[in-house]
Amino acid sequence: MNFDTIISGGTLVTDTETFAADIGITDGRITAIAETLDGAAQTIDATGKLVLPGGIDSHVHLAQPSGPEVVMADDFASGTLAAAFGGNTTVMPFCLQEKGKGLREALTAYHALADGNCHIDVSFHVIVSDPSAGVLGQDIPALVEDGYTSIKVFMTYDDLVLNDRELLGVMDAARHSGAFVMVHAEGYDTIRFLTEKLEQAGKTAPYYHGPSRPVAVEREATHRAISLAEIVDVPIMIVHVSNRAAIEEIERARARGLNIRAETCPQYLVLTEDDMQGDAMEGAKFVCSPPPRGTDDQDACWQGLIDGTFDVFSSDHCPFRYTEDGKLTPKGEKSFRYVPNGIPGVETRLPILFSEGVTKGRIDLNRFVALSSTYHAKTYGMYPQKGALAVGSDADIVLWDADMTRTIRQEDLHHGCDYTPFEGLEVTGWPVLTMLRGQVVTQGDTLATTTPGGAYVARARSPDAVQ
Ligand code: DUC
Ligand code: ZN
Ligand code: ZN
Ligand code: ZN
Repeated sequence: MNFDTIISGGTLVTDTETFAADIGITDGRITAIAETLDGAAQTIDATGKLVLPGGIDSHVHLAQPSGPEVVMADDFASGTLAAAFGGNTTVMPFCLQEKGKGLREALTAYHALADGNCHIDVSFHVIVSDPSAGVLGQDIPALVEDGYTSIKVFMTYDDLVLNDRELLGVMDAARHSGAFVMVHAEGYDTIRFLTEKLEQAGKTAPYYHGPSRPVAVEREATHRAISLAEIVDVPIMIVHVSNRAAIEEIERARARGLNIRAETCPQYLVLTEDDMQGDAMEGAKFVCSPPPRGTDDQDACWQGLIDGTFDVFSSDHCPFRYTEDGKLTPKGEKSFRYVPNGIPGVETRLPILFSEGVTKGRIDLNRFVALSSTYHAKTYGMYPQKGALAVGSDADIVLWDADMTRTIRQEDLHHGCDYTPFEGLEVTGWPVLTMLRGQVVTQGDTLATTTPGGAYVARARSPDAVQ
């Protein structure tokens, strides 16, 4: 036998090319790509299907502590299972530093939760919430050497916010160690001010989450983050960009020659602020940060995906159950202020981008692969091991049925959440088989493995980072 597995008869799509070919796989890697291959223990017929590099979701939250009485709806098992059914082969969750503790302790805890429980591969970003001298001087450089090459910082939230001095410190540590910094750009003081005003006026329904952090809050923080990065002379990634004004800040910075990368997410394409209206607390199902905006901002996000302002399209999967230990707790607290920020989406990211993007003619197949897989691998130092259909790459492969039409329904999803904010959305294009390093993980609606086969992936420095 020449190969363990051959995937035959499909149409291969990479970030740059679309062509008919067979793929030969040996020991979990792609070992041949040719017009026709034979001699394998197993052949998977991909006739009529697209053959894609497995999706990479570089922004998900799994098992992350989220405040008193609130439990994240997905652990590593359920979150990676849902991701696999959604056509992903690698996810990048966040590892949260507890204040007063080091980054190593946080990573040890997350590895204990993840190891042996993941259905697909996993690599961590580290959230720095307490940038002490030891974290900046020792932890960050050491972790970069060990393959933890990206850091997220927050400009808001009581437990996470860093002031400008602290943000500069993290960015400078990143500059000197080759870490790549992701920034949550919403202003803490502006949100606090608006939240207090709204509560004083009795405006406490979930809908007011939006008005508590309007576009100007995100635009100001985006501008400030870019300015701080310019001062330190370090590239950054602005994550979960939701609106036109923030996009314009990013474009202006790039026009000035700064290396500012950007990410957007499904919620900014297909949800709006009106979804948070809901009856009573129903609007809580759509509360995420930044919040969904208006249709002009949706158009701007699409334009950014088309023209290259955005490098990566991630889910920002951050699931909280609606009915228990989630959106409606802490029990008795009625204000939007207490609704945990985040929505599920790891399983629906690729179908939404494909259907709204490729099927509707906004982006082509290659751009779809770039935005959903290849650029994640490149940006975060995993390419070409991940994100590629190439000899030598991991055989992380998805068969995609471009013609399958489905309606997104909570009852069909595999996450630990009890609702989907995309309920009822009809999509055309769905993953029908997900393969991780040569092993079929999901086929149709069936889990094909008996034990979770995902592994931790150590990464190289981002090519965007200062080397
Ligand atoms: N930021 C995220 O990245 N995810 C959910 C909530 C948040 O504020
Ligand atoms: Zn310096
Ligand atoms: Zn964030
Ligand atoms: Zn997030």
